Amino acid sequence: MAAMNGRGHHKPAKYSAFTLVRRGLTGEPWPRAWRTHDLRPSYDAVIIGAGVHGLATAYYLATNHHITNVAVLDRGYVGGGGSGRNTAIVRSNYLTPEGVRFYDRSVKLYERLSADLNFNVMFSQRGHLTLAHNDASLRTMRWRAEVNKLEGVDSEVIGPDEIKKLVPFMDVGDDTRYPILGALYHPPGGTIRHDAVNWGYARGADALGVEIHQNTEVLGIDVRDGAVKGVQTSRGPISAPVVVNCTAGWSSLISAMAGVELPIITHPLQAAVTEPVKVFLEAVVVSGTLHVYVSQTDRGELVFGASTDPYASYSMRGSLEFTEELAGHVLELMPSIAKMRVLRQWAGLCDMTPDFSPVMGVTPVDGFLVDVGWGTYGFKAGPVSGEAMAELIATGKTPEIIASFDLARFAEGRLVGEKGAAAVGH
Ligand code: PYC
Repeated sequence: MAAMNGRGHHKPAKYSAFTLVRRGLTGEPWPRAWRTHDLRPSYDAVIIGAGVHGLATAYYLATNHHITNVAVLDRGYVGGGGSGRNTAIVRSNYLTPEGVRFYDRSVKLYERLSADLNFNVMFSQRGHLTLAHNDASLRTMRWRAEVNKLEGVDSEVIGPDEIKKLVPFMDVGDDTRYPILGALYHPPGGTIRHDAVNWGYARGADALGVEIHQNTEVLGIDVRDGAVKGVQTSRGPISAPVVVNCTAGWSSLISAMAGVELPIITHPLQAAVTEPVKVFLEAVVVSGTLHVYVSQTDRGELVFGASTDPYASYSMRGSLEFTEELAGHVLELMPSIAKMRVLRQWAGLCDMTPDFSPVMGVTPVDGFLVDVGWGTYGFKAGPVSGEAMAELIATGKTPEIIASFDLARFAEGRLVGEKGAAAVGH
């Protein structure tokens, strides 16, 4: 179908069994999920990055605050960065009270997202297990469980027998190389279809009048008298009183265009997926000691991830070293899958901060806001980040839920240490 041009709300096709049957019978084509537009010379807000953070910010700006004169820019395509490269794990079993409250709000928003967006995001709350193979990690699991409970989040430490009930194929005996002493069990955790989340937010934001501009690279950020004035793009200049950096991978380079320095180092994080087999793994299983996490998709593929690559880089290529190391660790945990074949591997970029918490909110440049520094936690934080950043843009006040993630904390020594909640050691 030809791209539609124009501003303002439009009514997207309703996705339902009825419209599926009707369009199937009549042959009426489905409209594009979001429109294309000419770039206009000014907007009320420009959001850089059409991943889950940028799109969610635009969607909540439009839906919660009725601000729709907004452009979301991406040098690639919707969800083509970290938002389409993660292993799609959602959880809120963090270590710090600030982190637990924040990610729990995201889980709550994810729980109703399919209904809110009229788009099935396939959120499967299948339970999340972080294994402890030694006393030190068992202690951290207990600590996390207590903080989680205090914040009203469902997590508890369970022993090998309960683990066996949840993951019957797992060897929980004493005679393995890395015996399993217990696990942090987090029933609300699970997986989601990340592309669907990106597309759903894009479609929802577009329907409310937001413009999404793919293939539009930001080349510079205009700052005058300490305030942002707009951006220079590969399709021309845009003026805007608010510019939000919602990128991952290049967030420090984009911020540097506005003269804002971020304490971020970018590392690749690789992942891999196997051929599909009959479903045998219900929960998400994480082992920090073995540097591996695994879940099984509805189609039966196993999705694996490991630690970030131990060097700073912007490369998004897979490496043989990663596959070899991953296979070794996976087979320690699940020797019975030795014959399964890896179908595909890839990498995304993780912007690591010194305390493993994000950098969100205002910067020394008026109107230039950041929602960056997600390390390995970005996708699960998409909805709450969008909601909070939209509130900040609309009201000019930093919402309480992101207040402790401010940039100033690094200079003022108020770090929010979240490394202990990383899926694996990074
Ligand atoms: O924090 O659950 C997590 C995670 C998994 C993969 C990357 N991060």
